[in-house]
Amino acid sequence: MAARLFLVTFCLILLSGKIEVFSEDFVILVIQPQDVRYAWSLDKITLTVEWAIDDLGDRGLFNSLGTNTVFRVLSLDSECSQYRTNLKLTYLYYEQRLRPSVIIGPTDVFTVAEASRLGTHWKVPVITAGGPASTFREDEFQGAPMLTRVGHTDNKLAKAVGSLLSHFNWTRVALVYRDSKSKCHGSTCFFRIKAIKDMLNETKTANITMERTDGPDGQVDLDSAMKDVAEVARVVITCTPISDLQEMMRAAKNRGMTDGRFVFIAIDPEFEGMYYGTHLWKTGPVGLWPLNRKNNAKDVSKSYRGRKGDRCIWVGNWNNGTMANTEYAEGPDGVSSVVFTGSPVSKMVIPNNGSILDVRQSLTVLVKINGSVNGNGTIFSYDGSGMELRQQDGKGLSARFVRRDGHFLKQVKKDDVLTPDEWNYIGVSYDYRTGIAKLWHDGKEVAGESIGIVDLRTQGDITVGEQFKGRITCLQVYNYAMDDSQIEAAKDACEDRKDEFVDSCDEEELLEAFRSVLAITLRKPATEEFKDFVKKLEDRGVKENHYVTAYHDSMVLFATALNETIAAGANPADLKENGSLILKNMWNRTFQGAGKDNISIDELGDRDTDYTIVEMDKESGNFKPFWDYMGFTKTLKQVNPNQTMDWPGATPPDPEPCGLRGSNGVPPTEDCPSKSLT
Ligand SMILES: *[C@@H]1O[C@H](CO)[C@@H](O)[C@H](O)[C@H]1NC(C)=O
Ligand SMILES: *[C@@H]1O[C@H](CO)[C@@H](O)[C@H](O)[C@H]1NC(C)=O
Ligand SMILES: *[C@@H]1O[C@H](CO)[C@@H](O)[C@H](O)[C@H]1NC(C)=O
Ligand SMILES: *[C@@H]1O[C@H](CO)[C@@H](O)[C@H](O)[C@H]1NC(C)=O
Ligand SMILES: *[C@@H]1O[C@H](CO)[C@@H](O)[C@H](O)[C@H]1NC(C)=O
Ligand SMILES: *[C@@H]1O[C@H](CO)[C@@H](O)[C@H](O)[C@H]1NC(C)=O
Ligand SMILES: *[C@@H]1O[C@H](CO)[C@@H](O)[C@H](O)[C@H]1NC(C)=O
Ligand SMILES: *[C@@H]1O[C@H](CO)[C@@H](O)[C@H](O)[C@H]1NC(C)=O
Ligand SMILES: *[C@@H]1O[C@H](CO)[C@@H](O)[C@H](O)[C@H]1NC(C)=O
Ligand SMILES: *[C@@H]1O[C@H](CO)[C@@H](O)[C@H](O)[C@H]1NC(C)=O
Ligand SMILES: *[C@@H]1O[C@H](CO)[C@@H](O)[C@H](O)[C@H]1NC(C)=O
Ligand SMILES: *[C@H]1O[C@@H](CO)[C@H](O)[C@@H](O)[C@@H]1NC(C)=O
Repeated sequence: MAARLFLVTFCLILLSGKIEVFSEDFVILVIQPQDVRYAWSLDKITLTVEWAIDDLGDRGLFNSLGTNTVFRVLSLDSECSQYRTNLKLTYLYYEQRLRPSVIIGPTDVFTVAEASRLGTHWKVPVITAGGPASTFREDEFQGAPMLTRVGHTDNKLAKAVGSLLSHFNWTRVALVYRDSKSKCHGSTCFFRIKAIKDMLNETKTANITMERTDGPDGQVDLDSAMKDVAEVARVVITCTPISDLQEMMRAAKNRGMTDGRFVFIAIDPEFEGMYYGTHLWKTGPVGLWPLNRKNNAKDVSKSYRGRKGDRCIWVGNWNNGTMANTEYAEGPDGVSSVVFTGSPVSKMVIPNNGSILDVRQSLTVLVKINGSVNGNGTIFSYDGSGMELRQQDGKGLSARFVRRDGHFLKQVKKDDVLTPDEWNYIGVSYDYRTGIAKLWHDGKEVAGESIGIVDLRTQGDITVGEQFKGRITCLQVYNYAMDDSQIEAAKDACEDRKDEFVDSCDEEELLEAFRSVLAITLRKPATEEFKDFVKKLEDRGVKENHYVTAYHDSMVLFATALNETIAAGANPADLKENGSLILKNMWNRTFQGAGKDNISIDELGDRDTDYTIVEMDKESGNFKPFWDYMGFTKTLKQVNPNQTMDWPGATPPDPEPCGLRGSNGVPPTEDCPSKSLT
């Protein structure tokens, strides 16, 4: 075997001794956050890069390098902090005198900026699957000469949006966007929309007649935004958390804007499969127990059963519980709550007949508790040693996850988070698409861990409050993983009147409203080879996502370019001193990535990313691919030529109907002929 692989994982903060690196080694430095909640966490990417090197070695890619060559993979925790990343990299470079041959990562936009600056200074190539902001190729970064982007970039996405707009001749565009506040996801939507604005300014494909985002004085009012959209635009481009998209579509529906005259182009902020096959319109819980004097142990949740004329028919789920040895006391916000005494016989039991309470895959459980000082007890649990949520030593919160067959998976814990003797709005969620379980407190994520993609043990009856000393109220169970905005919105789901049984048409109306939505997400290769790649990754313990795949391809690109550069006569020692020499063979080329997918890197070092545009299937409520946008050829290709688009108004929205107000220097459309004339 030509090349040997050594892996040295270290965390710089704990570093004391010198790292041994020999002059003939190629140092692959992986920088990512250690926090496993991220789809691009250090362990996942390091494992993937390691595997890619093994695989490339087996395929003979390193034969030109000579037998002494060693690839040393080092990994570094970016902590998603620009400052910490700078500190660690400069320490490594100047103190340890360790010069990476290539940096793989980081991912979030601000740390990529930092790594890219240092990479430029040191002539070290930086390859990322993140850092999508279009600003990197602008003067501010001198074009980021050492940065190669192998994932999605906002400038390429903007081109996909532009091609969709021109396909339909859509010209009057409103932009509505908000960023969710989270450390590793800084200003995602801001940069994404900026790239779209720049594209429209450059290509003149359409005019922006309105723009709304959060101001210093608070969140954007989506209802008033829809009111203004109706007057000036026909296309709304959005980038928001899920609950905002639901609220926007609800507002649009209420204003009669979902009849086919408008189209909403939704950009999935993280491309984590948020739209693909997801029931975005789904809002209600599968179980809702207000747990107060009025409702006792009654379940007031309901399921949609169709429509009769103007009325939506809902049937109660009625998974009523039974209380034993409990009392009522004052609850939060003046409503009553249930008191559990802390003994094993004081509890509520909810029968689970294997229907909707057996959620099996994704779930969210939300509940309000006022637990005692030093309390230990079950807040919520599926019997038969299934999934369980507990108060631990007064202030701790823990959730146990168990596979369907009873195999224990993991305990997710957070110490010192509950305030005993006060009301705490807590929750636990598990997302089957990412394999990540999270704990929530007062609407904020407080812990998260990867537990794998599994079916959960949720088939048993549910017990509430066993050995728990304190008060519990407003228990909610959902069969999907909520994000922070949805959890915040569900906080008052048990408030008076909301807990009453009303035949509202909300979910059905949302489903109807989402027919006006087209969502843009990343294209995944549909080949057998790609399935094989996913399977092999899983055998290595890594669940595929678009970041993991792009980082795999980053290593392939670097190794391929290295092989070619050396084969063309370059001296490996020079390549280590000056990474610019390899870049020539990395840019303006195509290569085969995971699953033999053809990947093209443009002349500026950005991938010509492919996207998929999905629409909702009105029968199933699932989103399904309709077009692929092919980045290299810059064309839209219908996924299945036999399909026809489901437009709520039978035809695509008219781009320039009469009677639209002008804005931003755009003239109004003509006056409509008055009714009396027609
Ligand atoms: C590596 O470079 C050599 C020399 O150009 C070439 O023959 C070989 O095919 C390359 N390996 C791969 C896997 O591309
Ligand atoms: C867009 O405009 C062009 C030229 O005016 C026309 O040929 C084409 O059919 C229009 N596309 C749609 C979807 O209306
Ligand atoms: C639009 O483009 C022009 C010229 O290309 C430039 O001068 C102008 O500043 C741009 N406007 C915006 C809002 O970016
Ligand atoms: C649950 O309680 C409601 C209201 O008291 C009642 O109408 C319903 O029949 C009960 N369902 C079951 C299955 O006990
Ligand atoms: C709670 O349980 C832990 C062990 O899980 C135990 O160490 C602790 O003493 C218990 N606290 C009380 C107040 O029972
Ligand atoms: C929480 O419950 C305790 C009794 O268990 C009670 O004394 C206290 O007032 C409650 N706190 C609030 C904020 O209601
Ligand atoms: C590195 O290589 C590039 C491209 O060949 C060259 O332009 C540059 O001058 C070199 N820099 C150093 C410091 O050798
Ligand atoms: C990119 O490659 C093409 C041919 O493959 C070549 O014509 C073009 O000049 C190259 N561009 C740059 C900037 O090197
Ligand atoms: C990649 O490109 C090659 C050559 O153009 C073609 O034969 C192959 O089918 C392409 N592969 C995929 C997955 O599109
Ligand atoms: C499209 O329809 C034609 C004729 O009905 C059929 O032969 C073909 O297989 C269909 N293609 C797809 C992708 O379903
Ligand atoms: C944008 O508005 C200008 C007037 O301000 C108009 O001349 C132009 O045609 C509009 N562009 C499109 C694509 O509708
Ligand atoms: C549980 O089973 C489902 C289907 O099997 C029924 O539709 C529900 O009515 C039933 N729920 C209860 C509370 O009995």
